[in-house]
Amino acid sequence: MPILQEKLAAIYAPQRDEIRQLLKEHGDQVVSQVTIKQVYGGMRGVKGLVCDTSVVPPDKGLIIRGIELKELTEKLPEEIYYLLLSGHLPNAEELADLQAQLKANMNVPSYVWDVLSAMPADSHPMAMFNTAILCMQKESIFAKRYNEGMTKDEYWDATLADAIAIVAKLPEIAAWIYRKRFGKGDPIAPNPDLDWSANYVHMLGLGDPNGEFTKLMRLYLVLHSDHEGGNVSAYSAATVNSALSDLYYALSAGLNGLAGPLHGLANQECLKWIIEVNEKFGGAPTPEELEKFAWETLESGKVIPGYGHAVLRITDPRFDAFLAFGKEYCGADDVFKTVSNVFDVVPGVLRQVQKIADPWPNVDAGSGALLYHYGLTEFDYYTVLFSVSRALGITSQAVVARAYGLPITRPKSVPTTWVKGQIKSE
Ligand code: NMX
Ligand code: MLT
Repeated sequence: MPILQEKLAAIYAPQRDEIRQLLKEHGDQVVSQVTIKQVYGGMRGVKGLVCDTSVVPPDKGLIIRGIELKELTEKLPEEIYYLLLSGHLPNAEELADLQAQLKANMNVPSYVWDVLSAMPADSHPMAMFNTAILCMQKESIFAKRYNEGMTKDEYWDATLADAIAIVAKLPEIAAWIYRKRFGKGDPIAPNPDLDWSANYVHMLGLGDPNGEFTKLMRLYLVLHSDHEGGNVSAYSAATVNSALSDLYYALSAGLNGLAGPLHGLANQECLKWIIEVNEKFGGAPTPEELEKFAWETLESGKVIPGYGHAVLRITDPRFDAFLAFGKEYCGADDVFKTVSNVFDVVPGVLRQVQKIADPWPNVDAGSGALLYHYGLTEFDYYTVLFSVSRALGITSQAVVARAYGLPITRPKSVPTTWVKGQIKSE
């Protein structure tokens, strides 16, 4: 048995027993209440899900398996994947084992290229990416073993097999989409000697003379990997996974949610907004000009992309990490300068709008400017990058959910008449 599977078997079994015991002894204890505002308000703040891969305290931001993000920014995405799955960072042997498993699974079936080639040339890259994942469903080990009658205790292991098989292929699929969709030339063959993110950079084919773009992409793929269980993509994927649909179905479902402008697509919207600002003012604008433009955006009924969050009430530490990278490597870039100036001005504007709960930048506010600086200028592609990274979190959450034996998701919905009835009885 490979090291990862052996370790996880030893970690998950006692965790599952602990949860069973916890449910037996304390299952009826109340941990959250629900107000009418929450019923109509996207369940904001309702504690009705479990996620052990990461937490997002509103005043701290992302913590992966107990480790704050700022401690993880120099890691490889594979190290983060191991951490998400197991609860601890890998040693050299554990990392080598996971990387070897990814390499052994990186071969993309040739029919994927046929399916993608048959899509309209102006398809959104996210539609292409999710189609690629879904069309590989016939490869699912989970579906095969389920049909053969595996026991419930084996579900996590079969889900992990799918997780590794999918994650291993995502860089090549994503790079293929980039090159074909944006007329960049023939796809570039993977280089199995490179790590997961360096190989992705190699296949994008943008060149990286001083290694900075590789460094940025490694950071990018770490920062977007997971954000607890209630965000749209994680929650959607978990719901589909809970029906014992395999990960090809569940991951593509979750990533379809990431394609929305209030979620992952905000990163493309965000750069569009920054470029619009620079075009309007012929370069990085003054703070006064920026403030005026921010008000104009709000008054036209649009959101300022990259700002606000459903959970966070501080500057997103993922934005902090991108800002620090930008200051170190692209401080003179006009687009980055505007990102930095927007950060100085926009929270002050949003704070004056009473209904906005969080005036601070989220992960999407700065990433696009950095990608743009290194020549990845096609905004429509940005959510694919987010997806490659988020697949690490979504697939880990799915493996853990299977290890815990979580049941099918089925919250109770209520009609408005019922809600009105509750008001009368108060
Ligand atoms: N610009 C303008 N209005 C905003 C913004 C913003 N950046 N953020 C929140 N609001 C509005 C929001 O549209 C809502 O208005 P209404 O009641 O008229 O519908 C009101 O403020 C209250 O919303 P909140 O309770 O502050 O935020 P909520 O939890 O509902 O939504 C977001 C969170 C992230 C969807 C919201 O802040 C937003 O739309 N931000 C801009 C888009 C964005 O950056 N999304 C990326 C999120 C991170 N990610 O990577 O997924
Ligand atoms: C995410 O990374 O998923 C976003 O910040 C959205 C969220 O957490 O709700």
